[in-house]
Order: sequence, then C-alpha cells, then structure tokens
Amino acid sequence: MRDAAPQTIYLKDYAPFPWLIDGVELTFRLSPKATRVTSRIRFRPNPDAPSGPFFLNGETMTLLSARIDGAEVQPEITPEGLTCAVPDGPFTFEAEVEIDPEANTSLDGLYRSGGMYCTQCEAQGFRKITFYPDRPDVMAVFTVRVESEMPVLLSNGNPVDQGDGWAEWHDPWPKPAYLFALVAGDLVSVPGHFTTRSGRAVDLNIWVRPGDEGRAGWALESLKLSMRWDEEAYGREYDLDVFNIVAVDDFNMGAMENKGLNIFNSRLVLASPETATDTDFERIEAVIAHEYFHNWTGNRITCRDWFQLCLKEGLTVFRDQSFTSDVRSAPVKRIEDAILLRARQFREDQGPLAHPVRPESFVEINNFYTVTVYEKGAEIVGMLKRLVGDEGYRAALDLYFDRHDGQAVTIEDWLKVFEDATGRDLTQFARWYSQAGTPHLTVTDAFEDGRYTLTFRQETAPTPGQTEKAPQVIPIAVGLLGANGDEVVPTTLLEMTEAEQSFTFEGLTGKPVPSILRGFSAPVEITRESSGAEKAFLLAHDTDPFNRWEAGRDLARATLTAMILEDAAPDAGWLQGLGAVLRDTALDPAFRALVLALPTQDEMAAHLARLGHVPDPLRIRACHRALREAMSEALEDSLPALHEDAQIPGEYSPQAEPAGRRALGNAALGLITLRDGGARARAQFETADNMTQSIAALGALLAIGKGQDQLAAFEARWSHDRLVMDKWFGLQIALAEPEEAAPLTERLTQHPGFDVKNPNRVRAVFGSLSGNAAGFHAPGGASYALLADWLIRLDALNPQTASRLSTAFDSWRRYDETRQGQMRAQLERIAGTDGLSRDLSEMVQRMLG
Ligand code: 0A1
Ligand code: ZN
Repeated sequence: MRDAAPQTIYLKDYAPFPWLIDGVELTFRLSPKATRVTSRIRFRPNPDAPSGPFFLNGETMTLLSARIDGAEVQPEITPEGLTCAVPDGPFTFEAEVEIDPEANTSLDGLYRSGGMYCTQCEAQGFRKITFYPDRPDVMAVFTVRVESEMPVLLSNGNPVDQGDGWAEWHDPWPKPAYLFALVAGDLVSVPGHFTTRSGRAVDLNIWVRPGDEGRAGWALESLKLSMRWDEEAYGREYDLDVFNIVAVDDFNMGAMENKGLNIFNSRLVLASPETATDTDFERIEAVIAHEYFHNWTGNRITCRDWFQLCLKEGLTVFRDQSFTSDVRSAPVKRIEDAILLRARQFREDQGPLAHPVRPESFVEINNFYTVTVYEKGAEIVGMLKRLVGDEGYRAALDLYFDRHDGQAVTIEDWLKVFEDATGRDLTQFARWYSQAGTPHLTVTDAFEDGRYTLTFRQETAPTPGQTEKAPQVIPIAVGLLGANGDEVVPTTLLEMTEAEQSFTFEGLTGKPVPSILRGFSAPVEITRESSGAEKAFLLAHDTDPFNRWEAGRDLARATLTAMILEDAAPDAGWLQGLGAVLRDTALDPAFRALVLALPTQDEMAAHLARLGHVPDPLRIRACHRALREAMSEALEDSLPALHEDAQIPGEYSPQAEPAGRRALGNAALGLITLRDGGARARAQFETADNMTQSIAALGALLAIGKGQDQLAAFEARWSHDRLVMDKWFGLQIALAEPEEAAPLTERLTQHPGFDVKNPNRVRAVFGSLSGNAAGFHAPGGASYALLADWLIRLDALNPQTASRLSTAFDSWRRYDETRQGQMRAQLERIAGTDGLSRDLSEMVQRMLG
C-alpha cells in the first residue's frame, strides 16, 4: 500500500507483453487471514512483440512456491513483482501464494466486507491476488475453483460444477485481469430471466444479504431494460448463460463491470420507496445500465493500456446517458448532464488537476478515473455522433464491434472506424483527446440586408504542461428565432475548425435572436454580449428545451453576480420570467424544477474567478440566500399548487413522471419553507411514506436552521440502516451554518455510526463538508485542517478514497491570500506525512503544482 519511489509512466513508452496466455487456472482456498491462491498459467511467446524479461506483477503477498513446466523455480521477488528465467518456447507457470483479505482495508484486490469475500481488480488490483501480467492488453480465458465454507461462491463466466464447499467457474471470453472477480458469502439472490434476441436464455441474479431481498427488484428490472436496450440501440446481445450482480457495503467506487459478475456498491443496488429517493432510483437504473453496457464496450473490446481508459469509459457513459434519455426525458437528462459537467469537469479543467481525456503520463492510474475521462470522454463521443449523424455513428459502431471484438485497442483504432465508415478525416478532431482544458467561445453577430452573420472565436486557457492550444473542431448547433418567437431557421449544425470563423444565414426579414449551442452540442463555455431582455425572450420562447433552460440559468447567474459584485437587487424581469415558466403546465415538471434551481455556490465562485474576481464564499452564500428569499416572495402565489400537485396518491413509483412532479413540488417546498417557518415541511415530514418526500422535508427545515427534532426522529427510525444513515450524516453537514460545519463534522466522526473503513460513510461526511462551500471555506480554516487530518488517517487505510476526497482542495488558488495560505499549509502538511500512498501523494503534489 505504501510505496517508496513512485514512478511516472508514459503513454509513449508502451510496449506489448512478450508472451500470450493460452489459459489460466486459479484455485482459491479462502480463509480470512490466510487465503491460498494457486495459479497455472500457460504462456507462449507473442509473435508480434519483441522479446523481453519475464516479469509478473505481484504485491503484498507471500510466494510459497513456483514451478515452470512442473519443475520448482526460485524467482527473484521485488516489492512490485517477480522475475524468473523461462524457456524459449511455450511453458506453464505455476505458483502458490498466500494473501490476507482481512487486513486489506484498501478495498483493492481480495478483501472482506461484512463477512463476505469480494474482489476489486480495476485498475491494478489483480496483482494483489497472484503473480500475473496485470495489464489490460493481456487477455486470457480463466477457469476458477473456489473453496470455502461460505454458501455462495461466484466467479466470472458460466458455472461449471459445484459441491459441498467448492464451486468451479469457466469464462469462455478472453479477458484482462482487471475484469476478474470472485465473491463468497452468505448471500441470497433475487432471480430473474432474460431471453436474448437470438434466443439465449440467461439466468439473472441480484445477490444481496439476507433481509435485503425486498430492495433488489428495481435493480433487476433496470438490468432487463438495459439488456433489451443494448440489443435495440446497438445490436449487442449478452453472451453468457448467467449474469450475476452482487451488492457490497464497502466499495471504493460506484460499481464494477467484471465479466458476468458485476460487483456494486450496495447504494447503487438496494432501493425501496422508504429508503431510497427518486434520484437514487434513477442513478441505480443508470449505473446498472452502465456496467451492463461495458460487456461490449470495455469487456469484449477493451483498452490496450490505461491511457486509453476513456475508450471504454467515455463510450460507456455516452451509452448510459443515451439509455436514460430514451427511458426517461431526453431534455431533462441533457440538462442534468450539462450541470454535472460544468460543476465538476469544468472545475477540474480550471485547476491544477486539469488533464487531457487521454493523459500522457500518470503516477497512479487510480487517480485518473475522473470526470474528465468519464464525462468529457462521453461528450467527445456525443460530438462525433453529431458530426457524422445517426447513420454514420451506427455504421462506425458496427465496424468497431466487427473489427475489434476480442481485442485491446486504442483511441486511434476508435477514430479509425469512424474515418473508415464515414470517409471523414478526424485528424483535427483527435485534439479533443490530447488537449486539456475547456474551450471558450466568444460570439459576436451582425445583421445587414437580410444576412445574419455569427462570428465565433475559440480559445483554451493553458493547463498544467500544455501552454499552447491549437483550434479544435467544435460542432455548434444553432437555431434562429424571429421577433414573434417563431423559429426562422431550425437547428443547424455549424462546424467550427478555425480559431476564428464566421457563418452567414441569408434571406432573413429582420434581425433574428440566435439560440446558440443548442442541446449543449459541445463541452465549451460561451461568452456573448446579449441583453437580459434577449435572454428573457429565449427563456420564454426557445424551441430548444436545453437553451430555454440555459437562458434562465444565464439570467440567474447574472443576477447573482450583480448582487455579489454590485449589491444589486434581484432582477425583477427574471423573477417574472421564472414565474411564467413555473405556471406553464405544458412544460414537464422535471424541467420546471431544473429552471427553478440556482447555480450552486461553488459554481458562482468558479464564475467569479473566471471574471477575474476573488470569490468570497460567505458573500456568495448570503446573496444566494437573498435571491432565494426573493424567489419565495415573487413566486409565493404559484408555489403551493406546485407543492400540492406533488402529493401523489396511491403506490409510490420511481418513474420519470411522478419523480419529476416530486422534484418540482420539493423545490417549491424549499421556497415555501423560507416564508412559513417550516409548517408545511414539518407536515410533509410527518406524513411522508417515501424517502424522497421525507428527506426533502428534512432538508428544507435544516436549511432554515430548524429540523433538529426531525433529525433525531430520522436517526431513531433508521439507525439500523447504513445506506439511509449516510443521508443523515451527509445532509446535516451539507446544510450546516458556515461556522458550524467543522465542529459538527468533528462531532459526527465521534458518532458510534461513523466508520472510517466504510467509503460511503466517509464520503457522506467529508464529501458533504467540502460540498458545503461556505462551511468548507469558513474563516479560520478549521474545515481545511479537519479534512487534512482525516485524509492523512484515511490514507493509511484506503489510499484510493483518501485521494479522491483530496480534490476538495483543487480550487485553492481561486481564493484570497489567507485562505490560499491555509489550504496550501494543509496540502504541504499532507505532502510531508511519512509513508503517504502513491495515490494521495501524486494528488497533493499536482495540486501544489
Ligand atoms: N470501471 C468502473 C469503475 C471503477 C473504476 C475504478 C475502480 O477502482 C480503481 C473501481 C471501479 C465503472 O466505470 O463503472
Ligand atoms: Zn465505466
């Protein structure tokens, strides 16, 4: 876990592994502190690779014996692995090792969670299980035998046989080691069936702890929906006889796409109306889909090396986004994705952790499972699709699956299928993968004699290691509206390739109002001098729902900015426009809820920093609150009806329509609570029969400094339930008064339910602290010090989770000198800690830059 001399690994140094593997047989004799793993690996020289030394990765294990072709050998062991002299031709390598799952708190490799055994091998966890070429371009067929007294024994592929205390599995599809998985535990399954389009019968199982069966139904339904969707949208069928999903409580990430045996963080599997919110249900549906879609984009076709991570992640996120658009509301999904991208990926681009979607070097690959690789990676796929059209996209994807099935490939291979299928040259487009940073578009326009010209200039600010930026291909979807709100030019895709470029529309009778970057057609920022009146016009009339929302968002940001910088009053015109949208019952309630949501305080800080100001988190918070007060006053007459419409009688359903109504109703409740002292929220809390309503009411009360009784009642009711208690821990910290955030967080780390070994709990507590912008940046720096203390402690147990949480500090250069000094001091304190992990030390070094 603790590394002496971290090395930088470069994309340019890629070299293939000198051997191929004809088959792997593994036997696990599970025991909490002394698990024995025997391996039998058949190697053969790789005809396409230069020869090289025989090196197998292996860490934190004891080698008991090794044999080559049956004869005992004495390999040389280093902290990273093993080397050994081997024959010139094919040979069989066998080893027996001992590992200690109980002591493995990193949750990487084979570990124990709540009495069960489970694995996490992406990106490099397999090397903690046995000696192996742990790299994604080495693909092999695995046969696995598990021996344990645990009742349920699972691994990848299809079951071969089982008996008392053992089970055998065989996965016919060659795979890299990062997709290996094993689970052994006292589990029960919620079973299901799926018949593929070509008639293959597949047994589905959602494996959970006894007692959780009633909460796995939604995951199962989501899985079936995903399997059907991938057949219809991409022509991809499932390829094994079983598909198993296991829920585990202690998990570093969301979920993992191991072949035939997906392992999930239990928060992304378990849901019932009483315990999970609408958002949880939607997220579960999306992540089940995401992991399932990896079966083709990730597993059947995988990455040549970890620099190509976006090859599987960008594409699979794009696929899960498309799935959600199809099964829910496409405009709402697009807006949600844009909000996330801007709040997190644009933020990453603005700071010291900015990196290209395909990085060129890393120290610890686990640090590159980022919003840039995932979400910006998905945006790139979306732009490709927009540029080549739906048919071109489908042809390219068909060619991709045809040409590369069973291979480990690169971004170059990916782009080549688009070039070959569509005849388009993507040389310049490829810059999206290599250039970091968010392109910034400045737009001006001119109108003369019926000709309307839009001129765009693109610029990307320097990012670490990349000072010069070349122009990128930017697909800009534009529509033009006439003065009466009619669309005079429907959505047209402009392809910008130059640093500065103009596009002209002819034959117009008057100067139009442009609707630019419709559907958020590229992940860029835009500046255009335009009047509030024009934005209000778009908020009222744009036929593109995304840009309609965007106009409202721009106005909200503008009024908040003026309040913060100039002490201005809230913009009355915007409040009026907002009222009109809210009352427009033709509009989807979920969409209206999004229009009602203000940009977050962190986004405002980023916005002010971009404008060249030093953001003051307390001032931002005060203005944010003042604007919400103004909204609650201006919209007072409309809010009760919206809230009442969300009290849906009958059985709870997590589908988009009722969930959208509840989202709007609860947004209304938040505003009503600012005026009624919490009466309505208290009543909702008392009568709620589902978590969405319950937690929204509690949040509304906490936001006005009330709700302590409800908080206690919530705890009394749910103290036995880890997932629900994560909400309890998180919500109160997220909504704490600025000066209360650090002391409250500290108190909650003393709570009997706080468990530093459980990543969900740690994230609920410290993710909420850093998410409470004014609380995290409260004067004095207590939150900074508290977070740093815990990062240091956590790093000794779980470097991956510590490293991810450390990104709370990545915006430190935005702030005033005092805060900068305080944050830098904490980063330096972390950096100076003895025995820091490679994960956390790389992050703090990059942040200190
Ligand atoms: N590939 C998984 C997420 C994942 C990534 C890394 C992990 O450990 C470092 C674990 C899981 C996905 O995209 O869902
Ligand atoms: Zn993924």
